[in-house]
Amino acid sequence: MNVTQSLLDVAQSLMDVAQSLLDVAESLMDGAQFLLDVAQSLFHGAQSLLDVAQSLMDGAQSLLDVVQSLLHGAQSLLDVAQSLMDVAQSLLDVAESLMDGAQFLLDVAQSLFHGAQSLLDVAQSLMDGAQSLLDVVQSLLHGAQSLLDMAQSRDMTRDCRDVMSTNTADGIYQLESPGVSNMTVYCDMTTDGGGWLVFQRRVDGSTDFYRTWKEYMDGFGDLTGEFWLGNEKIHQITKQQSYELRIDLEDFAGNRTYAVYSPFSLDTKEQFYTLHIGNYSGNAGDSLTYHDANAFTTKDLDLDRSPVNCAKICEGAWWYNKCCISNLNGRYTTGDMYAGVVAWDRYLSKITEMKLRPTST
Ligand SMILES: [Ca+2]
Repeated sequence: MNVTQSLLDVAQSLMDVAQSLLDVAESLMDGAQFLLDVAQSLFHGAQSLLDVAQSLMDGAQSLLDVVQSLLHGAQSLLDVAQSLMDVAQSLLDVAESLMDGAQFLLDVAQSLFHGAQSLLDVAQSLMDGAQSLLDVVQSLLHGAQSLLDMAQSRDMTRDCRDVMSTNTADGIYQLESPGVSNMTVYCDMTTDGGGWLVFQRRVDGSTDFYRTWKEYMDGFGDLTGEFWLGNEKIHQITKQQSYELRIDLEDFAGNRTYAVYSPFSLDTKEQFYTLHIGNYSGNAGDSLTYHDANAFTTKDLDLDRSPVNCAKICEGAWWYNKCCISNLNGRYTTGDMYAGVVAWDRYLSKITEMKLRPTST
């Protein structure tokens, strides 16, 4: 019993162990299956990784190709840049040459400028020389003209001084010169060297001097006696050159005095034969400066500065201002009136002569 039981027990135990081993074997089988699955999965994963790696390698190859191409491109650009640099160098050389050329041209221009300046100076000198020659020629021409004038003036008599170069006797002569041609005048070749053209004379009161504007313009009387030559003639004579005026007076006691004014001229008819006289000299006293720059007034044409007609008040015709201080064309009288008589500074005159000749200069 005991032994059987024990054997039974052992068998039982062995059976338990076998069962256990079976279980273990089963578990191991399960484990192996799992591992197989895992290995299968790993294999698939590895395959996938291999595919990825293959793709990456393909991508790397493509990148390599791109880089290769870029490198080729960069090389080309480098070549182009090198060429451009060569071109730039060439251009720099050309620019350098052009600058040298420009400098040369500048030097040439500078030289030309200096040359032109010198030529200008020479031209200026030549012009100055030409101007001097022109002045000389001008002077010679003037001299020739003067000689010509002198030669002509031998035949031309503008006044009594011209007449005196061929005739030295007092008397009546005919002038021959443009403006005074065929003018008959009386020449005083005696007084103070002569050459005087007499344009007024009073000696005895035989001629009426109380006359009109037109008569004083045209002249009246007798050249050998009493007369007024005429304002127009006096104007035409005195406009030829510079003249001086001389007035000779003699009173009833036989005292002689004179007055000279230089220069002397009468304006045109349009300016009413206005009197123009310069500085006084002589011993008669100055009774004419008061009348200077006044128009000629007659009894029928009042041009004086007085409210009345001085020609009527003083009974004459004169270059009245505000009437008369002198009045050599006044009424001939031995009375003691100072107005309306032949008066010079209120002294009566018996003989008067007004005459002109060229100023000595
Ligand atoms: Ca008046």
